[in-house]
Amino acid sequence: MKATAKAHTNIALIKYWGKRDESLILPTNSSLSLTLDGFYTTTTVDFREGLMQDRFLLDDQPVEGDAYHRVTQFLNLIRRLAGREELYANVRSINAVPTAAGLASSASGFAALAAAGTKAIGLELNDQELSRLTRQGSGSASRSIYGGFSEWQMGSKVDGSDSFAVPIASAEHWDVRVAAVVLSSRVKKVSSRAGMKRTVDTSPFYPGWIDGISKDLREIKAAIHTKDFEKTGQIAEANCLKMHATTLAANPPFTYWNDLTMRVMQTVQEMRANGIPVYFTIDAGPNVKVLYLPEHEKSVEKTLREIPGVADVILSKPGQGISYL
Ligand code: 2P0
Repeated sequence: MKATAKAHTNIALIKYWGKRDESLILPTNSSLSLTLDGFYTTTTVDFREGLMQDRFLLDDQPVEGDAYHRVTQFLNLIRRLAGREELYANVRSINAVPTAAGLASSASGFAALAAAGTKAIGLELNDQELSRLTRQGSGSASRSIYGGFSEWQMGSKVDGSDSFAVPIASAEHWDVRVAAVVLSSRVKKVSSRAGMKRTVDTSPFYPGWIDGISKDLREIKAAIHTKDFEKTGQIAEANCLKMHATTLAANPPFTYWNDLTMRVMQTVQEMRANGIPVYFTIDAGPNVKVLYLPEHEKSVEKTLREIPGVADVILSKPGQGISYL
């Protein structure tokens, strides 16, 4: 009972920032992302009779501790759905997501695990069902079921049955590129889980964050459909700044930025002043992701690489959704 699946990670243009239910992973706001071709995880799940426990190899190294528990708990959901709670699995994942790039490998990781695990155990889920299940491994992973642009609709039900991602536009619809600007490989001080919780619980700016989401989503979807790059970039950049503003008002206050983060943000704004349409977005870490169009790839890459302190610049195109190998 074995299957292999590949999933790409995604970059949020409208951020997921806050949970209303931590165990079911239900968000306080809907979010929207672009799946990226350059970063993916390939996972094989092999359910076997006679195993006494799950085993999880990541890049050929056995994993224990919290990361192992997140995987076994997620496999429990799959076993329960299939009515096969006696079965354990060997799980083998290969990450083609450079950890230093600051892109969430949990998004591609849980999407690939969900796809391979359900297929291996004989469940036939449609995309919505798979996204809803994947969400319970890691929220942002629910969006990686689809290629191109996808929206995780927060839903309103307490059981989470209406909280899943839907496709907005395919990878072929629009060739928007993303440069991941690598600044630091240090482990972050505040995980995204802890950071969003502290913000929801204590930041007086949090209601302002929630207030703006519907408008940002409505406008960015219209801009994506008409391929209006400036509008898409403006909304994404402003949404990112609003998310990060909530952390500054949390108690205790924190930020994911460092001095180089600011330097890259300013360089992006200078490029724009010089007539190159580029926009930034930042997740729960110091690295910056820069949105640009293919015709500006050379100059964008060169300018970013010339910033002192930039360790690497990794370029990506829009990527595809889940595939089975
Ligand atoms: C996002 N982030 O929309 C946002 C923007 C970070 C900043 O999703 O707790 O790893 O597993 O649901 O998905 C990072 O959080 O969190 C994230 P869990 P996840 O991409």
